[in-house]
This record gives sequence, structure tokens and C-alpha cells, in this order.
Amino acid sequence: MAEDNLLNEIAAIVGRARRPVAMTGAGISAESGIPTFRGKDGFWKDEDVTRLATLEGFLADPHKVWEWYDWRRSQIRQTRPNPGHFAIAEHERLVVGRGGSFTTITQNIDGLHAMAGSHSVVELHGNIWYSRCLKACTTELTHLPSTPLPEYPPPCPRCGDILRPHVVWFGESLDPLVIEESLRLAGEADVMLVVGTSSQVYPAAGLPYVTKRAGGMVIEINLEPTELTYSADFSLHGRSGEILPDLLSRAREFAE
Ligand code: BV8
Repeated sequence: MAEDNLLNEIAAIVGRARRPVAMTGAGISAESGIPTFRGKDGFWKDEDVTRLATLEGFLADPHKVWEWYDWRRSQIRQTRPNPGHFAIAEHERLVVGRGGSFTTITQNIDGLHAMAGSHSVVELHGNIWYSRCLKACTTELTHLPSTPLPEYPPPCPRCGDILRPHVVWFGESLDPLVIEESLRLAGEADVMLVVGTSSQVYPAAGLPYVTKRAGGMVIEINLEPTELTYSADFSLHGRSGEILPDLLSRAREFAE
């Protein structure tokens, strides 16, 4: 764990920030028991998940891809937010209560930030509890809260064709409005906390550089160095479920 005076130096910066943003990845949910994308977790039934998480992979075998997503849904269903999620939600309340703004931009599709009480959340890559008609017979989303699903792939309740998970797959563009909002937030942020992401997947991985170019500070929290570490103003190595509660409670001492 970083020594006290470094943590206090960072806490002072975070505590004084009026427009902080948190940008999170799979690592913040790892301590809730949800596997990350890389490393040993990057496979499901010996399938490379980055091949499954593509439109081509889905069209090739909608049943198998839905089986994978529903397995992940069943995993997520058994999890709860961890102290890292709660610390971010608490800090949002503190900053907003002082007249500032705080948004969590997440790459995760598990919904745990909202479950922990975060109100302002931008889900860059969608949400595993929602689906939409593959043929786009409507723009309406279908909420599928229960798991396991009765059948794979689930039918569209409107046209009877098949539903797809409401997530962004590799090779698919993000919702332009979501990109616009996340770029605006990153450009206005005085501090960006980048938590639990390997910083490999774009355009999400580009957001910290937007903050830096606009004069904001980037603080990385990760178990290990990443592609962002060199450019970050500070990099704290350790578990987000331990670092975030400590750092953000110290930040409250410096809040103006
Ligand atoms: C796009 C949702 C424009 C689905 C995800 C070739 C062809 C097509 C596209 C590309 C291409 N080459 C590059 C691209 C762009 C591509 C990309 O960036 N690829 C990478 C791999 C090079 N991006 C895209 O395709 C994006 N769209 O660019 O559109 C376009 C269109 C067509 C053609 C070109 C461009 C869409 C990307 C979105 C993909 N969807 N998820 C689902 O979840 O099923 S991505 C998925 O992986 C996550 O959402 C996340 O974004 C991403 C990375 O995962 P991380 O969150 O970082 O997690 P990871 O496992 O990697 O790392 C965990 C980290 O946590 C580690 O650093 C670890 O140390 C740390 N950690 C672990 N435990 C803890 C911890 N830290 C702290 N505490 C702990 N306890």
C-alpha cells in the first residue's frame, strides 16, 4: 500500500476536485467475484471471450453466445457491490452535496455501480440485464431480469425474431451519444480516477488522455502497471476494494 504522505497528497487533490470522474473496468468488480476479461479469466469453456463478444460470433451461434451471457448473468446475480463500488457512490454524494458533479463512466455491464447507489453512471458498453431485437424491429430495450432464461436465444416480444444482449461487442461502435457524453465528461474532469482496467480497449482507454490534454489529473488504481501507467499522474497499486475506501475517506478531510 502506498505510504501515508503519498496517499494524503493524492487525497488532497481528489478532495478538492469539483468535477471528478471515475472510469472503471472489470477490476473493480473482480472483488465482487466477477471474472475479468484478461488473464486466466479470459476464457469460457475454452472459448476466447473476445471471439464470443462479437456480432460475428453471435450470428455464428446465437445459442452458444446466449448460453455464455446467461452464465455470466447467473454469476453476476449472486454478487453484490464491494467496498470499492460503495466508496465511489459515497464520494458522488459528497461532491454533489457540495455543489460539484461526479459521474462514473464504466466499461462494465454488470450494473453494480447503480446497485451500490451511484446515480450518475455512463455505461459505455451496455448492460447485461437488457437486450434488444437483433433485427431492430424497435429501439425499445427488453429487460430480462431473471436467469437462467427459459430458452436461448430469447424471442423478441414484439416480432418474434431473436433478441441480442444490449452490450457493445468488439468491432461494434459505441452509441454516439454515449461517446459524446463520455468525451465531454472526460474533457471537463479536474480529476479522473481510472480503476481496474487494463486500458487496452478503445475508445474507453482513450478517455484518460482526454482528461490530461484538458489539464485534468489522472490517478490510476490497479493491481499492476498498465498501458496508462506511464501517462498517469499517480498510479496506486493494490486492490481497488481496499484503496478506494481509504483514499476517498482521506479525501473527505480535504473537501472544501
Ligand atoms: C470500436 C462488453 C469503432 C461486452 C466489451 C479490430 C477490429 C475491430 C475493432 C478493433 C480492432 N482493433 C482495435 C479495435 C477496437 C476495439 C479494441 O479496442 N480492441 C482492443 C482489444 C485492441 N474496440 C472496439 O471494438 C470497440 N468499438 O472501436 O468501434 C470500430 C468499429 C469497427 C472497427 C474498428 C473500430 C468496442 C469495444 C467494446 C467491447 N466490449 N465489453 C461484454 O462485456 O461481453 S470490452 C470488455 O473488455 C470490457 O467491457 C472492457 O471494456 C474491456 C477491457 O476489459 P477491462 O475492463 O480493462 O478488464 P480487463 O480484464 O482487461 O482488465 C482488468 C484490469 O483490472 C486489469 O488491469 C487488472 O490488473 C485489474 N484488476 C483486477 N483485479 C483488480 C484489479 N484492479 C484493482 N483491484 C482489483 N481487485
